[in-house]
Order: sequence, then structure tokens, then C-alpha cells
Amino acid sequence: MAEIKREVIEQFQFEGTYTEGIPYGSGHINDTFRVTFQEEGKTKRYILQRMNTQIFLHPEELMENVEGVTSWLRKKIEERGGNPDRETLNLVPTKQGKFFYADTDGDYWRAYLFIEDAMTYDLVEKKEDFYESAVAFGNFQGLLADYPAETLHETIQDFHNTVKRLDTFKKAVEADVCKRAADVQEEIRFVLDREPLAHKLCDMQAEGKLPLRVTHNDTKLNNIMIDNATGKAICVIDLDTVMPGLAVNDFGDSIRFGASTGAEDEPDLSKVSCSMELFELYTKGFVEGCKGSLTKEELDMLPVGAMTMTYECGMRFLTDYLEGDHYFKIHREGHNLDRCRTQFKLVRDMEEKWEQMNEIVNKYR
Ligand code: ADP
Ligand code: GN1
Ligand code: MG
Repeated sequence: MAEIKREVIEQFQFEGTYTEGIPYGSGHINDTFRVTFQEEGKTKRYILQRMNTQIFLHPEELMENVEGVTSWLRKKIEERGGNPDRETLNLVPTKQGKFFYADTDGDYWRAYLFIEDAMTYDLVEKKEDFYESAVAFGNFQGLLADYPAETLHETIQDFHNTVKRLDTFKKAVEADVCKRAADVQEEIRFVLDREPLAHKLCDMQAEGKLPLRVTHNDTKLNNIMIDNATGKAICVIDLDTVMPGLAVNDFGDSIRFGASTGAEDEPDLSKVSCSMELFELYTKGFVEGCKGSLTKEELDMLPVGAMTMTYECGMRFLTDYLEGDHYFKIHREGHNLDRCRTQFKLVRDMEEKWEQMNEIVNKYR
């Protein structure tokens, strides 16, 4: 984790005197800090992030997306009488009036208003929260339905192109730079045995059977803020991957993370399964949140979205393990392998519960 530099603190239009900066949250990509300022006895807090430029190769373009999307959302939220300071991310500009700062070491930083009295969760604590998050992610798609998609930069190419992800995975197995492949033969076989799954949604998209929409693409539960007082999901965060994509993948990514009975990195796999109760709650909320905009094919493919995103994410964790853990932040030896195994356990569980998942979707369409 990078340190916060004085130089950086001084660049942004923060109000008051800087008193504290601590590492914050459990994201796998950026270095996130909560920074605190005091002014006339009042405390003001902000989120300060060092962007991951190993992964996001064009931070200026990425920030153009974030600026475009957040100002769009602000307008829509104002129109519906909401509170745009809490219901969307708000960038804090630099003293030069820009939305990021490139420091003297070449690191890129950005800052947001801190959303007070709300939390993100790594595991569902209250079932209603998961339902609320589904409504909010569904709504989010609605708010961006008429966003000019052609103005969005593709911040990570082929982000949810599962076929390309599979290709990269095979190359990582072949190169085996860390000599780890021999120990994970079972996991490698698991991926290869399910090759048709990698193709299903990509093929449908190529054939024009699934519409491209402006989607979030990283809809895990800890990318949504839940209000402490009301339990409502108030704000969708982590907008780095907002790009044209598939609605079923947004649905699926939420399921793989939030409908699991265990943490994403739970080493004890007996604790990990796909809860049908949570799957049902999320399905109900997401379909409601999308307000009738999902096509018949999209509704049909919701369970496939869940399985594909779980399979893809497990494959990405395994690829990173094989390549020496350079993509996802790890906090212990074998962390990415533990993460991969929870995802594959979930895929297996979904295979067993397949009929039930489809019945649930049919109930809410
Ligand atoms: P990453 O891309 O690394 O996942 P995120 O943008 O998701 O980074 O931020 C990491 C965590 O920081 C979030 O899960 C959330 O807990 C917290 N966070 C991010 N933005 C805000 C904000 N504006 N207000 C309060 N907490 C935030
Ligand atoms: C990363 O940034 P974060 O932690 O919200 C990743 C997602 C993965 C997720 C797995 C840009 O999300 O694609 O699904 O980890 N984000 C990026 O937990 O690769
Ligand atoms: Mg995040």
C-alpha cells in the first residue's frame, strides 16, 4: 500500500487542516484512504485514492468516464428530488480545477466526498440489505440507460470477455512462470471442463441476442453503500469499470459475491454455498430495479450470468495465482488460490441448484 504524501494532500480542495489519513476498505485494486480534516471544530472526511495504473493504463480517460457519469447521475438524482451529495460519488477537484493529480513519482490520485453514516459489506449481514442493493444496481442501469455510451472509454479492454479470459488463463498455465501449475491440476481441469460456459454469453452478444447497455461491471456488495439508519442502498461506488456491457453480468457478479454463504476468500469451503434464499431476494430486487427494461433473453440468461461471472472470476484468481499475484492485492500466501476455490465451489453448487435458480427467475419475470 502506498503512503499518502503531503504533496498530494495539498493539491486537492479539501476544507480545513489535515489531521489523519488511514487505509480504508477492502477493495482489491486501488489504494484507498480515508482522510480527515478539521475546520472550526467541525470534522470533514474524504476518500483519497491512488489509482492502480498497472491495471488502468489510461487514468486520464478513466477519470473522464467517472466525471461524465457522476455529473450525469447528479443531475438525474436532483431531478428526482434526491440528495446528490450522498446518492452518487462526488469528485473533489484539485486546486488547478482538475479531477486527478499526477504526483512527482508519477502516481495518479483522486478524491471523493466521504459518504457518512453508511457502510459497505463484504458479506450479507441483513438479508434486506442484499435486496436493497439489487434494487439499487437495477436502478443504476436505468439512470444510465440513455447515457451517451459512445463517449465512454473502455477502461479495461475485454473486461468481461470470458473467452479472452480463458485464452489468457491457458497461456498462464502453459507459461507456468511460478511453477505452481502442478499443484493446482484439479482447479485447472475444472476450468477446462467448462469451456462451453465461457462462450455462451459472448456468442449471444456477438449474435445480437443480448443488448449492450451501459453497465457497472463490478457489482459486488462492497461496491454499494448501505445507509446505517434506513438500511437502503444509497450509492453505487467504484465506477472505474462503467462501460458498455451485459446486464446479466452485472446481475451475475452480485450473485457470485453476495449470495455466497462464505467470504470470497473463505479457506473453509464447507462454509461456501450459493444461498437460494439470497439468490431469490436479489433476483426480485434486480428485476424490480430494472423496471421492465430487461428483454426476454436477458431474463432467461440471469442464471447463466451468475454462473459465468463466478466461473470467470475464479479463473481470473487462478490466472493471477499462476502468474505470481500481480493483479489482485493479496494479504497472505495462497490468497488468490483460496479465492479461486470459493468461486469454483459456488459454480459446482449452482450446477446442482440449476433448476431451482431458473424456477426462481421465472417467478419474478
Ligand atoms: P477498489 O477499486 O480498490 O475496490 P473502491 O472504489 O471500491 O476501490 O473503494 C474501496 C472501499 O472504500 C469501498 O469498498 C468502500 O468501503 C470505501 N469507499 C469508497 N468510496 C467511498 C466514499 N465515497 N465514501 C465512503 N466510503 C467509500
Ligand atoms: C476487483 O475493485 P474491486 O475490488 O471492487 C475486480 C473485479 C473482481 C473483484 C473480485 C477492476 O473488484 O473485476 O470481480 O475484484 N476489479 C477489477 O472481488 O479488476
Ligand atoms: Mg471496489
